[in-house]
Amino acid sequence: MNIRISDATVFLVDLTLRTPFTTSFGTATTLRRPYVLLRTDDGRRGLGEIPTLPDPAYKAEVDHPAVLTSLREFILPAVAKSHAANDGIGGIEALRSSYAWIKGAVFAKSGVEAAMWDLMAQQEGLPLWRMWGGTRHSFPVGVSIGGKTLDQVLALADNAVALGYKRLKVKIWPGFDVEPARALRERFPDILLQVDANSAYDLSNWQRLKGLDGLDLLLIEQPLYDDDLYFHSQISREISTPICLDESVHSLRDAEVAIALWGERASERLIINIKPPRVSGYAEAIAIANRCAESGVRTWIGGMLDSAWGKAMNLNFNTLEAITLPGDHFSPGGIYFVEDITTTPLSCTDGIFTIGEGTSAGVEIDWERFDRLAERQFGRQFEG
Ligand code: OSB
Ligand code: MG
Repeated sequence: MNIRISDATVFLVDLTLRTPFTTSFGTATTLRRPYVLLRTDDGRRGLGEIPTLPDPAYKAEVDHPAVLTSLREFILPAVAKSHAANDGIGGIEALRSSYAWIKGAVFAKSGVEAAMWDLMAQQEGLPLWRMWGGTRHSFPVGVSIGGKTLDQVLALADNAVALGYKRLKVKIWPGFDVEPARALRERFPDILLQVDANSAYDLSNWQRLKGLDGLDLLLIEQPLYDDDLYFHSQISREISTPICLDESVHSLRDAEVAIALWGERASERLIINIKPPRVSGYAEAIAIANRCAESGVRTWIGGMLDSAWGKAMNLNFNTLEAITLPGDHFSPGGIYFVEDITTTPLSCTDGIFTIGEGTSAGVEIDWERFDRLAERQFGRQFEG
């Protein structure tokens, strides 16, 4: 499928959370997010969200200044060059090849890829999940809780459980780990419960986390360094709760290294949180999901406090048979942001999301609102 693009424009939109979100690296309230808008010769618009954070505390190049630089200086020029040479972009693989030589910049690349998927789905008149080979129409979803105090965590958890969510994930850090996990387990003896440390521990203090064994947790997410696979595989031999990787997986190759490091224990003790922006987009994310399924490694789709547009794309991805655990899809209130960019919020019933037949992500961008909230940063005309 050849897509002829007339221009690419990058915007920033400030999204304000209804409830601040706290992790081991800080508290977020307003998130400045880049959006890549691709327009075709025939007037279609494809939109890709890049769920940046205010700074690189989660990992490198997830801050909006880094993403804007990569897009403006390297990625969009590379795509424009390929477009001029080939009289269009021949599909997702052609798009990815145009910027494959650029190292890193996974978040920035994912925004261009998402915009391209949106255009292609519109051109085919199909939902993204059908383009991605999804088969599950209904699946359970969970919420991620970022509270600063035990009281806040319990209040957010009570709300989420009352709304029917099937899985809770709670943020932990040294000094706030076993206590909140135990309190949640006592309150909700049967819920799927998991914790996320966002790389807050090191080799001198990770042993504290052994205090979580016995609480019947589904997983401990990224306890150690953001760029580490090896030490995570080592500690997974000494702790019975499965280790889940987030920050340190950027590609199919990283997932393969993890599977090799865990060896025969991979299907029991290794879980991978697949975040499409962290692995440069949905094409790589799908490859990782399928590769993990082959080895019996469980996967789920992690959020990045995405808008309803980003979450809707992730929900389309969640229809793949390969993805076995509930993803991070909704805030406890059902709506994350004071103002979101879709015409309708995402909803689910009793913690179960059901996908429809709507084209592309299955929700509509509220363009009037987008135009009001978005600040244009730069643009580029395409030739060919
Ligand atoms: O580590 O999963 C994470 C949000 C920002 C940065 C990192 C993480 C998160 C989340 C968000 O946990 C969950 C969500 O979007 O629902
Ligand atoms: Mg995480």
